[in-house]
Amino acid sequence: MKARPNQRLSSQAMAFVLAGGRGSRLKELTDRRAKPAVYFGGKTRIIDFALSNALNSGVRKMAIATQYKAHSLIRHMQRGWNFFRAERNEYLDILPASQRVDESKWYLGTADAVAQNIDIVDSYGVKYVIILAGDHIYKMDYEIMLVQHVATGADVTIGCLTVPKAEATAFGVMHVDVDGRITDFLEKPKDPPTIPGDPAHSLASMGIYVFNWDFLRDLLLKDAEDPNSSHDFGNDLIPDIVKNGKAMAHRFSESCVTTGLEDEPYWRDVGTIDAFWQANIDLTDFVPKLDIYDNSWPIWTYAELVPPAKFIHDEDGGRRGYAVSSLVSGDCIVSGSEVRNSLLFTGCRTHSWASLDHVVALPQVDVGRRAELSHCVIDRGVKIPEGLVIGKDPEEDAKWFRRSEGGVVLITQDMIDRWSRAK
Ligand code: ADQ
Ligand code: ADP
Repeated sequence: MKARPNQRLSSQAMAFVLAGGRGSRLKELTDRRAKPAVYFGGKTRIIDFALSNALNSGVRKMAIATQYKAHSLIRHMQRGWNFFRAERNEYLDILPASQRVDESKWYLGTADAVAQNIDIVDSYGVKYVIILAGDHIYKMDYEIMLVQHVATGADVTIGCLTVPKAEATAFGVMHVDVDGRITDFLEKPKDPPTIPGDPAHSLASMGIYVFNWDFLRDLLLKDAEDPNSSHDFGNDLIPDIVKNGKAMAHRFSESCVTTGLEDEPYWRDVGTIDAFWQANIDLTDFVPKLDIYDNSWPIWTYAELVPPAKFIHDEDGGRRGYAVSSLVSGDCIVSGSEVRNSLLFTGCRTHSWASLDHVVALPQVDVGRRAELSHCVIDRGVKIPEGLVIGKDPEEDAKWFRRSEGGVVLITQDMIDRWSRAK
């Protein structure tokens, strides 16, 4: 494809979003939905961040590979991400595993998820493919990464950021030379190498890759024939290119979208209950590290048309209903209860004499009278019984609910039902 002068590279690119992983460290939150479909930030779901980044970067062709517990993710995509028009050369395809190549074949690894859909990518007629994970929270302009990729003539360009050495075991870790060329890549090393001159930090892959499609296509076909491959980008393809081709590092700090409020480039893998709770609660900070109010980089989602949030005193006027240092979404009714440092998703109800402190309540949570909840995550639609106390007695909490390493309590309806039967 020949680029017109001044044409953005994103118009010749597609985003291939990997959304098939289980995310088992989110425990019961991913029992029935894939990690990318987990709610985040009051209105959105985790996958909305990667997709919005692509859209805001000018990418108009997207494919999403799903596999594990995909129903709620697919439903979200159909409701909220249905505005792409083939007439305008825009496409969004949802690609569940085992639909295409062979009915019995799941996506074996992340590279296989792309390989099984080569014909779809071909049909888009794009020059560049941006491989994204559907399970990270960040704001990034992929156009900047594309420009670097083309300027350096790399085979692959990998998004990377600095992480503490102790956390680097969960990542692909790389060494780069002065020109930013990756000279070494280790997938999830037990003893991560650190950045020269900075023994406390390592340079980690964000799992974001830019390829020329011709190059990746050949590589995928070759990899599919390799009996020793796990067909995974991080395990197989990337180490191979680092050794035999030209892999360049792209620093997230160069393409991270900020409003100047944030003091550092923001990227989170909200993969554990503690990280999930913390990243949501961080939004209640006086100056949050992630600005979700930035109109120039909106996070698109499926938004129901709902009435405004409402705050009322209890019936006899004795108890005030209010929220401070909190995010309260539409269709919430805070009635005669106090809400502090908390985040209420759409459609939550809190009843008289209830108190919430550092609580993340997913949509349609109903908090009964006199319940006292602190430091917890409540799954969608849970009905908290009258008078339930969470956060005061760690042993009692852990007996009925899931208490994380960091002391955050996860509450689902099944757990509440068990608690209610026993009481
Ligand atoms: P991980 O995050 O461990 O490491 P992985 O489990 O492969 O990588 O998941 C990457 C993405 O692919 C996730 O969004 C996941 O949902 C999805 N996925 C996983 N298996 C899939 C499958 N079979 N089909 C479709 N989608 C699938 C990767 C890299 C590291 C890098 C980190 C950054 O391998 O090098 O450091 O991402 O988080
Ligand atoms: P969301 O992720 O939109 O909150 P739900 O919590 O409504 O989705 O459901 C997630 C998935 O679990 C869907 O596939 C839904 O059909 C399924 N599901 C919901 N409730 C139950 C249940 N009680 N038992 C089994 N499956 C359920």
